[in-house]
Amino acid sequence: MTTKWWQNAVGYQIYPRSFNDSNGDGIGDISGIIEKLPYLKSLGIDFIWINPIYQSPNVDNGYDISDYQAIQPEFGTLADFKTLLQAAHAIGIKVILDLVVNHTSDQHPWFIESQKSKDNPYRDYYLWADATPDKMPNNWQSFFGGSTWTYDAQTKQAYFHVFAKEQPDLNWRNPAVRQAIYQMIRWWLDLGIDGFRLDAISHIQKAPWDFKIRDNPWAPFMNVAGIEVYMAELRDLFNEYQIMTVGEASGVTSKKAVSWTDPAQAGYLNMIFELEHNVRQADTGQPRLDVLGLKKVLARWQTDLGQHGWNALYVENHDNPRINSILGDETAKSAKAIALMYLGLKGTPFIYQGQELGMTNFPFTSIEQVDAEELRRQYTALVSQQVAPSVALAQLTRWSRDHSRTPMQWTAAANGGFTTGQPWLVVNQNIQTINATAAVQNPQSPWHFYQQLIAIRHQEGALIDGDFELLLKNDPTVFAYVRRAQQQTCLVLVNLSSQAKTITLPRRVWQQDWQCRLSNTTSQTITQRFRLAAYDAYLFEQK
Ligand code: TEU
Ligand code: CA
Repeated sequence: MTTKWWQNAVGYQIYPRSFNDSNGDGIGDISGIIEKLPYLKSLGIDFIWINPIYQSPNVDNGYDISDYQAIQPEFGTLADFKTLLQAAHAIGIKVILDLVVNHTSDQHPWFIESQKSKDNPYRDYYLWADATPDKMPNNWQSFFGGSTWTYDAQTKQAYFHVFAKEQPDLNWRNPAVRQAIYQMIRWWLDLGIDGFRLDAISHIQKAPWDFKIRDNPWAPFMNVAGIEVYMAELRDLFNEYQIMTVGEASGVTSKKAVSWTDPAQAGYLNMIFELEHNVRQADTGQPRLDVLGLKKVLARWQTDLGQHGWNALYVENHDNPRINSILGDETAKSAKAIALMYLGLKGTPFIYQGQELGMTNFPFTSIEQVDAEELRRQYTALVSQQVAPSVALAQLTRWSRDHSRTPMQWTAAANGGFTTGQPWLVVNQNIQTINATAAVQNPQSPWHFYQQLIAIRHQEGALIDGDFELLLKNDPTVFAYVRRAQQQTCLVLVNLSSQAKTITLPRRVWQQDWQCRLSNTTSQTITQRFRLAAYDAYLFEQK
């Protein structure tokens, strides 16, 4: 198997607003990222993906772009970005940017024009349809709640948006739109960036407006027929530059992902982020993932993309709560168990900022601490319906994406060393125990475990291209699998629960000679009956 650089690589996701503030205005910035490149290098990172840094009114923290070719002033300048690119490349770190082309901001010049009149040359850059103030073109609902349509009194039509009303969807059926986007993409690629994470890319095609929704409310804009044309054009453009691409492509099933990511088939993208493994446990008051559900989804993606195509691996990002809170028990040990659970899988792993420290959810006590626009809106609605404020807050923040957006914890000093000013979002109180400086100094920290695991991935061919075999398929808490390559075989055993568990391994596994390569506890030898204490995790390799 010829390996592409990104198949051997480990990525790190940077949420720039919350990563590192270099000038004390409370907002992370590009210079702040440059300062931390040595930190990322020592962790062993090969590339960074940075969430949107483009000019934006910030209704959705940069996912509403008003100028694709300008840097958001809060983050710095284009010159700063070029410095970052150079500095990263100088130490062998590649740089991937977010590409948000399903929609723009309603402040983008294209939309401002589009809104002016029905015969404006930019009218068809967006999706307009006849409507009245109380009758929208259809009953489709947006991801952020409410109708996908917003009425515009001036032209007596409504425009379409799958996210907030400040994020109007582009009309990909219009060739002029596509050409304008491709031109913008070329501009970034000519600057020398190494790839893109394609935001919400499976939504760029919509069903006809009279499509009737049955069970799945998102069906009319999830990987809808006709998208192939646009994806093929994007692919051809990306292939000219030999970059890395990862698509956020919800609705592309594991079966379809094979063709999407196999260069011998459609090969639109190098890999995609699946959004299925986030299986939530029935409501217990605490946000928890369902381990068996997660195992099944991850194993299915491993198997379906086993021979053809390629996986992107992640357990945390800027849209979900902290994994050490929803799957772990907020200890250093569970952070390590989770690390091994997914870094042993086949694919390109992404680590979200702070995940390497075992950062945890934020205990919200007031709606003032919440940034997410949609939550604030729902809170007001609930409270006006006589729901007690504390109940409304608990319910709404349970799965809030703000948990992962609190500032990175660098030191035990005020504001976790993230800023010398007033942070734009609350800093977690646990900076004394969870911070990067302490983690780097402590060989037992999750940080060191991540560092070791990344180093092992860089050496151990079996973790790159070894076949995946799930063991103990129906065990509700233990994730166990074998990665088998010609030269080497690895065995991963992880208890994803706070209860001890004794498992029975199949003969073909326990009969082999194994040595422990890495563990978050004292090492053991493999026997048929194998006891795993709470959150025990082991990586064995064949002798
Ligand atoms: O998220 C989009 C996203 O999660 C949807 O595409 C998903 O398919 C849907 O919720 C169904 O599960 C991305 C960004 O990650 C997010 O931060 C942005 O707010 C959003 O796009 C809009 O750009
Ligand atoms: Ca700043």
